[in-house]
Amino acid sequence: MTVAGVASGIVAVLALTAGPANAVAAWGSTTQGEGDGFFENWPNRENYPDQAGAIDRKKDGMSVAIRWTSSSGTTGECVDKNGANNGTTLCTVTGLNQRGTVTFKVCARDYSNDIGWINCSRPDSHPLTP
Ligand SMILES: [Ca+2]
Repeated sequence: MTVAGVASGIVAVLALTAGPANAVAAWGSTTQGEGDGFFENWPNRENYPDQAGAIDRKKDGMSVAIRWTSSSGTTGECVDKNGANNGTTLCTVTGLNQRGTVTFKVCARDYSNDIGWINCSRPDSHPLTP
């Protein structure tokens, strides 16, 4: 993780301590420094939309995505493909049940030589129990 990624992770931890007990606020990073992603889920808090973010941190022609799947079958992804080092691509997460678990990975992808999602973080699972 880059220094900026660590700093962003600290912000996420602070947000978690301010949120409800079972909120999900977690970060992941690709294995080769291509970028980071985060996932936020706030049970029973309409003022805090469930969201995910992807941050491309390397000018290598590759995009960075966070991809998730829930134990109830919801899947989604949020991709930063508008260039590196230009901020966070934010996506609203919809359709999650407030039960079971959500698992996410952060991956890179080279669409000009597409071999699929690569250099993914280890799958990270969190409970969605309200
Ligand atoms: Ca890149």
